[in-house]
Amino acid sequence: MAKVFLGLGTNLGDKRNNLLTAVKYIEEKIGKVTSLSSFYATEPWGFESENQFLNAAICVETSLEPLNLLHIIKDVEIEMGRTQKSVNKEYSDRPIDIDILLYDDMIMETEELTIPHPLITERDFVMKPLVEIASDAVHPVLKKGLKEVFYKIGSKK
Ligand code: PH2
Ligand code: MG
Ligand code: MG
Repeated sequence: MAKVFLGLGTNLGDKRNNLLTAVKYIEEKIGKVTSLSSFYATEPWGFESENQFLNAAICVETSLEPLNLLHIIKDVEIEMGRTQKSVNKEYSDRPIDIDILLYDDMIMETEELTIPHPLITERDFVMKPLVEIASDAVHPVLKKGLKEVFYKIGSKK
């Protein structure tokens, strides 16, 4: 079983319910959810929107390989009403976004998927919930504890 950390984000509709629904789908289709962070209200990062986000992180134990996992995540996003990912690389409002943050201590870089998620350390909305549930995890590329990365580099917003 792989231990995987996923980042969840939503800024449309009933956001709390969207996060809980995503967790339910993840339990059904991906594996046992062993931790769920608090829900964090955050300002849109990297684009302009009047819709605040609700972000969270979870840990899930799964037997799915990374690319299979990614495809199932995409199915869940679509089932939950996600219509477009990004247009011209611009971010947009969405009912749910599920990102693979860490997959054991795997490092992979393909056109379809990069693990660890390349923007983890740039984003407080990812790091805050992640550090809450993965305080002992080590970033496999930086080879440093996540807590250390978060608190030493400091808040990037
Ligand atoms: N996701 C993005 C871009 N910007 N901002 C916040 N606050 N939360 C997100 O989940 C988020 C974002 C791209 O997926
Ligand atoms: Mg994302
Ligand atoms: Mg995504």
